Amino acid sequence: MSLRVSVLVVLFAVGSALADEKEVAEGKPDNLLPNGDFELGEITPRNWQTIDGLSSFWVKDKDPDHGMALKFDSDVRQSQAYDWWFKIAEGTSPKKAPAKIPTVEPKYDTLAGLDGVWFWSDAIPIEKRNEYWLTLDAKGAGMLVWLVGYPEKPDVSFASDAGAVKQYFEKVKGTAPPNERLRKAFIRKNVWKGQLKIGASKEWQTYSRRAKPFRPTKYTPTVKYVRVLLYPFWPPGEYFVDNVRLVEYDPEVHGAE
Ligand SMILES: [Ca+2]
Repeated sequence: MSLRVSVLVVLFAVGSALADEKEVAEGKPDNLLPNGDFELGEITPRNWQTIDGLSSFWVKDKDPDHGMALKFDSDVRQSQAYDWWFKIAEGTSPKKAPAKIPTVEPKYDTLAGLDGVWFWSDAIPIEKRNEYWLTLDAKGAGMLVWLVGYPEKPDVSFASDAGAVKQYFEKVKGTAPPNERLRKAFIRKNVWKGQLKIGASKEWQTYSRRAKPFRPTKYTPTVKYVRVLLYPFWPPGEYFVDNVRLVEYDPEVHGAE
């Protein structure tokens, strides 16, 4: 192992230990979602999809308690985003992102009006019959957050769940699927979704689903993995997210149903 790699490993290990100690001290249950506070990473936060530097950003929040957080801008033209996402998917650094092309009213051709700015966590395994509690801090415009369930370990490559974007990539490469059989490769593999609505707020607010834990396997017992999907879309504008926590539901603590 090179010296540089060793130093990074040690730094990550220290970072995780500190976070764990803090959570134990606060009596919080373990966060099943690694790096939900977005403190670890180099160019992009670890354990999540890559930022793109155009519609998704990894930023230092002005509140030192928040440290690093995610910022989204849904006021980006879809055509510019698709062109850039193709390069991101090919491995280009988000640091090389182009300047945003100004958008025009009524902005229906933006990510806000079309695809939204999807941002996915990596997949984590879940236990059958268990119930889960999702909380996160957000500010900016109101958005949706999903917990999405899969029967097998899903592909977590960039845009893996964005069928229209993947088809655009194939078109650019000249390998658009010519028939139904190949098109089926783009059909989403998730079998379950639970939603959390986030209100608009100028300051950081903590959100959870009121009195309702997530039960991925209640009606879909095949679910074995989940991913968190942060999904800002309309209105066109800025959104911020931090401290995404997925824990096992505890009626004593969370007080639902
Ligand atoms: Ca943070």
